[in-house]
Amino acid sequence: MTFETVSVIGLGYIGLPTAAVIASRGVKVVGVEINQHAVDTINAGNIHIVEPDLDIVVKSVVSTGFLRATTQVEKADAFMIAVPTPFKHGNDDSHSPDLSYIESAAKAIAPVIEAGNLVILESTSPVGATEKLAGWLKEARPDLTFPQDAGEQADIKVAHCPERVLPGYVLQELVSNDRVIGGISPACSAAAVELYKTFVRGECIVTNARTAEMAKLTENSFRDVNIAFANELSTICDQLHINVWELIKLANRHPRVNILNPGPGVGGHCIAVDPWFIVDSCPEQAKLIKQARLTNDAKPHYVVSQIKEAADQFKRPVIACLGLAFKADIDDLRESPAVQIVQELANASVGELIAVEPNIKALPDNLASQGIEFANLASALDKANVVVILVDHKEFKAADKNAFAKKVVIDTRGLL
Ligand code: SAJ
Repeated sequence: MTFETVSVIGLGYIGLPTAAVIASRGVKVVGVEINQHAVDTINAGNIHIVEPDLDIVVKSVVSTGFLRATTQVEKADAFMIAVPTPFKHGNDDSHSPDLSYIESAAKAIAPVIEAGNLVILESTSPVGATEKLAGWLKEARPDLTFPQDAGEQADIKVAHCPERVLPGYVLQELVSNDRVIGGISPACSAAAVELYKTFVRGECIVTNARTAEMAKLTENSFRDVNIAFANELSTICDQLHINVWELIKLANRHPRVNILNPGPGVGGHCIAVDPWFIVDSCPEQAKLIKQARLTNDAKPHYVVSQIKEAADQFKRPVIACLGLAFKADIDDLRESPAVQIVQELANASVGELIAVEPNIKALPDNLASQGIEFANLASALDKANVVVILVDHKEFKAADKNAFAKKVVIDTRGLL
C-alpha cells in the first residue's frame, strides 16, 4: 500500500503532532478540525496547543505545503481518527465513555472513503470501539465491504493503533515508542504497520483491535494503580510518623520493587480517565482498578485537610501554593489536582492564598476571580506562613531550601 495522502481527523494534543510528524516525512497530510480558530492558526504556521518544539515542526511542514488544515473532510489513502473520548455528561458515577466524537468522525469520513482506504482509530477507546467504528462506516456506505464481514478481502481496512505519547515529550515519543497495532483482520494490521513504519522508529507489534484497545487502557491503569499504592502509603506513613519518601527509596532498593511517587492526586486527561473505561466494561471484575481511581481522587481532599490543619496554627494564615499544572514542567492546568486543591481552599476561606506557577503568565479567570493572588516564588515565600508544594517544577527544585526553613511546609511531591 502506498500512502500519498493521509488525513488526520482531530488536530488536538495527539492529532496535530501526529499530522506534523507524518508530513515531515514528505507525505501530504490534510488535517481536519471542527475548530475554525485551530485551522486558521495551523494554516498560518502556528499552533494552538502547548508542546515543546511542535511549533517549529508545524511551521516547517505548513510552509513546505505538506500539512494543510481544513474543516472539510477530503479524500485520502488513510484516515487517522484522533478525537476525544470523554465521559458521557450527566451521570458522573457511571463514568461511561462517550463515543460520539468517534461516531461523528466516522460519519464525516464515510462519504469520501474509497475501496483500498485504511481507517485508523488512535483515540484511547473502550474495548469494542473499533468494531463500532467499522459498523458506523458500514452503515453509511453499504456499497463498500468492511473487514468485520469480508475479512481479508474487504474494500476498507480498519485498525486501532492507540497513542501512547507522554505530554511534554510527544515529538520524541511519537517516533521512538513501540506501537501496538490492532487490525480487525490481519490485512488491516499489515496496512496499518506500513503506515506507521513511515514515521515510527520503535517496533510495530501486531494484535487484534480489542487487545490493542485493552493494552492502552491497561498501561494507564497500571500507572494509576501504582500511584494509588504510593498515595495510600503516604497517608499510612503520616499516621505512623514515617517519612514516605525515605520509605519508598528504601523499599525500591529491593531488586523487584519499584514504587511510584505519591502526590497531591492524579491529574491529566488520560490516567484519571482511562481506568474508568475498564471499570465501565467489567464493574464486577475491575475492583482494584476502581479502588485505585477512588484512592487517587480522594488525595486532593486529604491534602486540603492537611493544609487546613496547618493554617489553624496561625491567626492570619497566608498560604503559598507552589504549582498549578497537573505535573512538573508543563503549563497544562486542565484536570489538575493542584488547581482542585487551591479552589477548595478558596471556597473554604482558609486564609490568604498565593499561587505560584512559573509556566503561565497570569492566573486563569476562574482562579483570579476567587481572590487568589498570583506571585513569583520569592515573593510568595516571603509573605507566606504556610507553604504547600503541589508540583515539582524545576524552578522549585532549584530554590534555596533555606527559604522554606521558617515555614510550615506541606510537601506533597517530596521535593524537600
Ligand atoms: N503522578 C504521580 N506519581 C507518579 C507519576 C505520576 O502522582 O509517580 C501523577 C502526575 O503528577 C500527574 C498524573 O499522575 O498528575 C499523570 O501523569 P503521568 O506523567 O503519569 O502521565 P500523563 O497523563 O501525562 O501521560 C500518560 C502516559 N501513560 C503512561 O505513562 C502509562 C502516556 O504515555 C500516555 O500516552 C498518556 O497518559 C495518554 O495519552 O494516555
